[in-house]
Amino acid sequence: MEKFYVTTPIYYVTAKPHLGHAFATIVADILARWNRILGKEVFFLTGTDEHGTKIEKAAREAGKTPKEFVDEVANMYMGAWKALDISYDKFIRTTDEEHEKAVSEFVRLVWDNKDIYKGVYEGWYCVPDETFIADFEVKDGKCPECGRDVQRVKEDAYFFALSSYKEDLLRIFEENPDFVKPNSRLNEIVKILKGTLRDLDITRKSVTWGIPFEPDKEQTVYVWFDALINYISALGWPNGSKFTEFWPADVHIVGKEISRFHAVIWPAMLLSAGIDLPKTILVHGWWTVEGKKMGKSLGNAVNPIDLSKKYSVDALRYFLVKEKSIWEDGDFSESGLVSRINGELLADLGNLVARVLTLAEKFKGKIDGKAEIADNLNMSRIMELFDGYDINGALNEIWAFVRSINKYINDTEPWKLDGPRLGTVLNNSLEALRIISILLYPFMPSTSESMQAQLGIKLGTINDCKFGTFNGKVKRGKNLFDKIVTA
Ligand code: ME8
Repeated sequence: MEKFYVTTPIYYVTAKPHLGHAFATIVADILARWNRILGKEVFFLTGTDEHGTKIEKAAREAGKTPKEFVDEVANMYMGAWKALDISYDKFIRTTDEEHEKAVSEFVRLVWDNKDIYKGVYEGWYCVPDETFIADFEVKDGKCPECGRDVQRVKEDAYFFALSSYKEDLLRIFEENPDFVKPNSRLNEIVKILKGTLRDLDITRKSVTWGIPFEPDKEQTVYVWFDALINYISALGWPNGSKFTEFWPADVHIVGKEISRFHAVIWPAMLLSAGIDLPKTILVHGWWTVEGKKMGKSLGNAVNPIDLSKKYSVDALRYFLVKEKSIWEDGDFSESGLVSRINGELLADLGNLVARVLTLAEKFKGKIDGKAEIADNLNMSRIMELFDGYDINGALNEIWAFVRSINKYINDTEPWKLDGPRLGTVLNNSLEALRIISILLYPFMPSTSESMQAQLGIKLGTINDCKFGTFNGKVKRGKNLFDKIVTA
């Protein structure tokens, strides 16, 4: 069976899950579910990043031990993903024993390959981003990435010979133009690579909340070096059978602020350890609020669970993918969400299902007849968009099909028909709804399920997305969506 391995970033436990985290995780869930209905065996990984300075500091501020603190927040993430219908196969935590062992083994391989040397790190460190920053990048004592204060650090440290992988990485990017998506992000990475690529400090002497660095126990492993290894430790690397089955990953989903870690540092680490590289790093854009990146630091984080309770999980999932291209930034507003519910989910889909099922339930004749609207569905385009991970494009294409069925109903006016002609129009409409219920499954799993319950059918696979003779047993249920009335 063909395999598909998809991952999200593992989230820092310093922040509670917000809409940005939910977005990245929903994107991964959509790809996982899509590949399941393609008939592949899927492994979908998410989890939490639990070591490092900022977590140590956050625990102290909360009056807890780091362990108590990380357990609490990791549980919060698991709860959030359950609430949002995230179908992950494994939730990894970097404090898992299996992960810690894998990190030590990884360090050993890189060490044996003579890619680690001792030196002194003197420079700046951004605690919220857990990033080392060169002198020339710091402006007025602030981090160039997030704008927060940086700390001066001077300590003995071990370095990874990142710079020696520069040419290899450039060649890999040249040979695999899909290694980073979208292309504009690949170009940015190539530009970074062609500039000065410094070796990376991979240990911290002053940080105790971390994985011991085996060659020198006075040091702990730098949190990013530790965190990236989650993508293989979760599969039981070095010995696990899942590693043999699922590695290399098909796609690592990451936000644009961490593309450099995934497209430069991670592949160099893997090259040094002699492990295959992942196939694609998918770099998505941000959700902003009034133009500013949503996040804890700005205090503008939107709670996805509150929204899902207020409007439904599926409405939120739909909105996050439909509202903006996956590659670009998009500004969040609750009014935008409401207008997608009323104007699309209810007006295009909910009403269509109600209209067709009401007519079908009343009809006593035979539902069959030739396909009249098969050409409205561009399956090869949908497949192609999914192949390129453009899930916003795919959803737009699916929605064009939904709208075309509304037009078909308006044009054929089935409420004025009867006999075999009505049987044919109903057959086309019901078959269209059956196909829509499959295509929407990755995006809105419970809406898809509710459509199937009302159509009296089972989910099926992508191979079932073609017109035939409808053979479900129709039973109208409750409306898929209700109108949201705002004051
Ligand atoms: O960076 N819009 O964790 P993190 C869209 N632990 N997506 C957003 C977002 C926003 N406003 N804010 C966050 C870390 N995200 C590291 C990762 S991986 C080995 C280690 C999403 O908790 C986006 O995917 O800061 C981003 O890359 C990720 O959350 C960062 O989560």
